[in-house]
Amino acid sequence: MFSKILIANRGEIAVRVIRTCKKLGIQTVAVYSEADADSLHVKWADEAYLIGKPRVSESYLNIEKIIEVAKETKAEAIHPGYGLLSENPMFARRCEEEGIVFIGPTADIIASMGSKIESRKTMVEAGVPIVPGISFPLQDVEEAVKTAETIGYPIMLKASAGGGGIGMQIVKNEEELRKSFEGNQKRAASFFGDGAMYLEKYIENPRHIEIQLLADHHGNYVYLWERECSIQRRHQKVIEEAPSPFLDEETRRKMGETAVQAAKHIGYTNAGTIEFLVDEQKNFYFLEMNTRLQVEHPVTEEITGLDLVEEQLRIAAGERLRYTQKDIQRSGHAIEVRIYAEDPKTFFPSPGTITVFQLPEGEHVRNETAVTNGMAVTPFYDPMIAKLITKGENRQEAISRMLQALDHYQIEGIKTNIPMLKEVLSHPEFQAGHTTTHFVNTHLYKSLEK
Ligand code: MV4
Repeated sequence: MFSKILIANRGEIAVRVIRTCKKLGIQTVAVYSEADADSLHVKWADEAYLIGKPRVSESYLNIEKIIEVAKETKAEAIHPGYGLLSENPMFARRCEEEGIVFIGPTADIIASMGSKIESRKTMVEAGVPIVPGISFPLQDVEEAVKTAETIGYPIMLKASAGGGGIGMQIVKNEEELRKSFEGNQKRAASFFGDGAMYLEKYIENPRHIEIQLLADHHGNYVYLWERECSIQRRHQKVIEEAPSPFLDEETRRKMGETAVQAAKHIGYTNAGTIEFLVDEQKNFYFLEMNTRLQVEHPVTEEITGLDLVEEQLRIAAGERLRYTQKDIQRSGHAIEVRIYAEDPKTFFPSPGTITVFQLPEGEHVRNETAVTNGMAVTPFYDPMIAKLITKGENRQEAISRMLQALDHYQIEGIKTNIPMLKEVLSHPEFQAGHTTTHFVNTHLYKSLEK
């Protein structure tokens, strides 16, 4: 096992990774920007190094600076967290070149799964169902129109380098396609530096259900069941839960086995997540593969009893998985809400100084946060300031514990999305498990901007 690792991240995930390192007796090195000098991950790390100005481009995204600190501190490995450099193949490549263990898959796998077209091709070869559509980049709008005829409208126009719904558009007919193709291509090119576009059949009323995977360097693969992440607003996940209220045992098992089949085909290592779109008939289609630990990993930890960061560290250190698929438990129900520093009416970020911060405590309540009383929430970083997770014997109990916990969540000095979270969780359609990706727009439209 490593004796010292560097955490190339900030906020709640950096604090969370450090917590597991302490549990395993691993020394930790934090990196921070000028805006994070008093932050929790700096306080909790054994060593901390200032790497630049508040803007991420001048600090947390500075690959060479982070590599330099890792070399100077003799950190054997780097945990990238999520976001930031966690899925940047160049960062993983630079770690490989410097003999620093990147806690995640190889740079090649990160690169290939980062291209939606490439990953679709790979999944077809692996025999994994993909959303009906094409797996090559469209040359121009004429080819898009011809291709759309073969798929049949409505279709989904997507950017290959895209994610989070950027460069994506539902297109109902040829006229709309002619009007929107170039705009999306240009947006993708400027946002991702890659304007490659492709088409898929539009799946009406889908759910976003993802499978957590672990794979070691000895050819062992397990799936850790699913997470339902359909409650999203503008492609930002807001509530996640495990297990999904929609799946039956047979579909759950088939999705898990399909995800393992995909991971085996590409020779995946470490933690990864395969996102599926699931239609109303419970057909599931590969959407994309995330090669990092995800924000919502705690709900999987709560129902399996595993510490996913510990599993990542053990795998990266060359250990064999200590269990096989039959050993993976699934008990109870867990729900996570993401708490954003944003105005509940406009959803604009709401930075400021936190004057009151009182977390709900309890046996079935888990808090993941990096903010404390008196801390300034700055506009430089993602407005998610905390995650709240509750566990119950069943979904209803997890929901009622979450509502109770939210009632006891005290944050003053900034606005948060807690009112919206309460509205979703107490909505009869949510409580009935009718959680498709249209939930927010359909049921909360009255109080939310579209
Ligand atoms: C889709 C889709 C329907 N049909 N693809 C892809 C990125 C992800 N954040 C949203 N994506 C979707 N891709 C096809 N062919 C619907 C969505 C979608 C969605 C999917 C899951 C969860 C929330 C969503 C919200 C809007 C659209």
